[in-house]
Amino acid sequence: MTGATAGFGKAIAERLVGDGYRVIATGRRRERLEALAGSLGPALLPVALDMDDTAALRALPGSLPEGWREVDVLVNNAGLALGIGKAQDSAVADWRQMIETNIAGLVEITHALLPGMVARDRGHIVSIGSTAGTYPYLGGNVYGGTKAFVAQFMRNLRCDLLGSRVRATNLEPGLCGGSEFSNVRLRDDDKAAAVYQDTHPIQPEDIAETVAWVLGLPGHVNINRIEMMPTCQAAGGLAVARG
Ligand code: NDP
Ligand code: 8X3
Repeated sequence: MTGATAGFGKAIAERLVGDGYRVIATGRRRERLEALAGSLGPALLPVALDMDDTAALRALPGSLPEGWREVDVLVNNAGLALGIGKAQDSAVADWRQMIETNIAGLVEITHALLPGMVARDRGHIVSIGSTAGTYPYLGGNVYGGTKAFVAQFMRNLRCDLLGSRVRATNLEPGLCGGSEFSNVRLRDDDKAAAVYQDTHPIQPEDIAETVAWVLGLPGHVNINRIEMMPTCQAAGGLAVARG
């Protein structure tokens, strides 16, 4: 479980421990992982891990304690958006950061854990994509691009996994509140709060419920992708410049 220190990841970790899973909870903020372990008990193993640290990701399977090395479920949740400006006004460092975490980190940890799943002929990779990977919007530029990558990567994994019992699912949520996503993206808590003003967005518990459902389905059923939006959201159509 990547990105378990906040938002979706924390809710998914709590839900899965409640459902009887043993969960390896990762993220950079060690103190939050320790707090989660304190509240959820020995079924949760806190592992401080930076998704941008390629060496740590490659070493991960072998560095896990005895009894935790056979990872059956990977929830690729860690990720971020930085900025909402037009491409021509964006900081390229923000773009690179999103690519590093949302794409490079995700494929590294998948590459580290997938062979074990295939060898054991059991496992499930659930990635958290986004509606931003399907629907373009003003300021979505590289963030949406990273989530489009995730969507196609997950579809392609299904092709490669055909014949094994390892499953792969991309979960593509739209507007979601109750996480730090907009605080990180906008770097301004007031602006972040305004994103959700007078809306009823999807909550982290809704995401956790969906992940738990996908994982709990019988082994012969693979949910390829789920696109989910709050009832208060829909696609907005195409834009036209006049004059
Ligand atoms: P949060 O900001 O609340 O949580 C993001 C999590 O990712 C944190 O636990 C953070 O941990 C972790 N993370 C970020 N960068 C790194 C890194 N370099 N190394 C390790 N962990 C990292 O956001 P959400 O819960 O909302 O987002 C979770 C996922 O859902 C993301 O992939 C996001 O793109 C996606 N998503 C979010 C939507 C929304 O509206 N909220 C909608 C659709 C998809 P730490 O900082 O401790 O390292
Ligand atoms: C998060 C949803 O619409 O902010 O992935 O891109 S959106």
